[in-house]
Amino acid sequence: MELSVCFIILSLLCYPLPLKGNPNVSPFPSNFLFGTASSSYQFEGAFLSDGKGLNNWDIFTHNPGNIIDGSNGDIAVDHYHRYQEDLDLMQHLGVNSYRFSISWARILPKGRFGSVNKAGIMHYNNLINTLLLKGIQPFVSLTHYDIPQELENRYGAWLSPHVQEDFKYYADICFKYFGDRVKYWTTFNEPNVAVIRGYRTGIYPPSRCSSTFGNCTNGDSEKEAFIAAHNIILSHAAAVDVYRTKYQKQQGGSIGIVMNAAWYEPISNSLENKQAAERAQAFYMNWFLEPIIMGKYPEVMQEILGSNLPAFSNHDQGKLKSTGLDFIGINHYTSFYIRDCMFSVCEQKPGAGTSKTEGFVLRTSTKDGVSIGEPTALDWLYVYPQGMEKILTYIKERYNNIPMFITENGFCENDRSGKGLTEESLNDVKRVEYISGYLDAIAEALRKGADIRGYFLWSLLDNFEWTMGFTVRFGLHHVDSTTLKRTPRTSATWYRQFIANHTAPEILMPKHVSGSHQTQHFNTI
Ligand code: PNW
Repeated sequence: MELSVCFIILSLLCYPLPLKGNPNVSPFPSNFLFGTASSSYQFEGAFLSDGKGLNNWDIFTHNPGNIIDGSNGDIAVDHYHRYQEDLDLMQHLGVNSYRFSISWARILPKGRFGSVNKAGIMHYNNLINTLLLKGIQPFVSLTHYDIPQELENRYGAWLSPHVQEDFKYYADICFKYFGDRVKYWTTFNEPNVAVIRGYRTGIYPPSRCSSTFGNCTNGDSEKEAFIAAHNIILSHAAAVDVYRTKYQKQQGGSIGIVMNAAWYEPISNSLENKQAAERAQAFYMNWFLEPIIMGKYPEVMQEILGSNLPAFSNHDQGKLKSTGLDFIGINHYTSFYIRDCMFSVCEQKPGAGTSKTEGFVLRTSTKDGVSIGEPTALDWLYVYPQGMEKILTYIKERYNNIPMFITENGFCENDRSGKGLTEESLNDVKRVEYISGYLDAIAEALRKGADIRGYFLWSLLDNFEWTMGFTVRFGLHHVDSTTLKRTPRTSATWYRQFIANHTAPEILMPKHVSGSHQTQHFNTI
């Protein structure tokens, strides 16, 4: 009798608890992708090498006054030439995936109006093959804000439906040459950011806007971002269609899109502010995801924008619904408070975004003078790890628990290069705190059943931060601005340890230290 009681107690103790419910066990599945992310323009340099054509960012950065420190991506961090060394750094981190983008103008210097640049194909073949030799899965974006300038000059790039043909042609070439080895594709990186900044505020190429929104020579802020978005959505569908009909079955990969996704916290519990937060999601993220997944723009956008929002034909709708998405890539960094400006009058600050075009919402980082989280070197980036769990849960619920990858998340600091390479700039405790807090939030979302399949940290290296040039740094490794020497920061060591802890098979758990970066929990399966 006593023996059998002992046996029951023993077997209960030894019985593996369900992964998701057990706070002592890593909720990250064993095939979870851990990686770092980059983009061609911000990393590669080699802007005229080996037959590459000029793209929109080459032209934009060479125009004086566009980049805060007058810099450009001509050399960037020279990843084009130093990729072997950079892949060694990744291998040392222990990542099993690398998110990068292909430079469209390196493959097709003149879009479909010229020939394929074989040297460009060779470069990405070398990169992909070296990655695979190291056991690192390529996770590839077809474009990350960049487009051959030829297409801008010929027909105004995203403003013209012609671009759909070009994007489809380019995507086909990428699938054909690289798809035997690339199993994760994304069509666009943050098209919401690209069109808002390119066609509404005008701070990114092609610098188009009208006077209430910015200072540009041409453009129409109230219409053009919606037209560009429309052509991007249809270009996405065209590329996915090519993949589904010609390649996917035989190559066995998957295809998605990457959206910038902020969490929008209603500034109060009033119904108006709650609805405004939902509207803010509609006018920022669901603007693209709803048509791509469900074939139509969010209802509230149609109601507010009327004829300023293009309409999908029946044929387009059918195509969108049939192509769809295999997963959503989520770039999440920060959260904002949202105040309603439809039923109440909002203070009109330039750029605050209270207009009809932006859905009558005020996006702000402070409530009663207190900011939503600790500020960073970028004016839009506040540390609010809770927002990660909230946005993942929101997307999970809205889109039927579609697979998700966190395709970017990271922390920036001001450049301290004036002082040279200091102890202080290497000991990046704030970055470690940020990453560990956000990873804890992802773990929580996983425990609650969200289908999250990977995490890519922005970024392996300090790099060219668009209009901020080299004035802010996002790297796990410091990059010296003159020698381009890479030096690991504390965060690199921390991320390496985190990955090791979460990918080691069958290791018994030490005591869980909850909510801290000392968390030592392991995968069991
Ligand atoms: C992303 N926001 O941009 C881009 O994909 C990267 O190329 C970039 O370097 C990185 O984030 C860091 O900035 C963002 O307003 C643009 O929340 C805007 C926002 C977030 C990210």
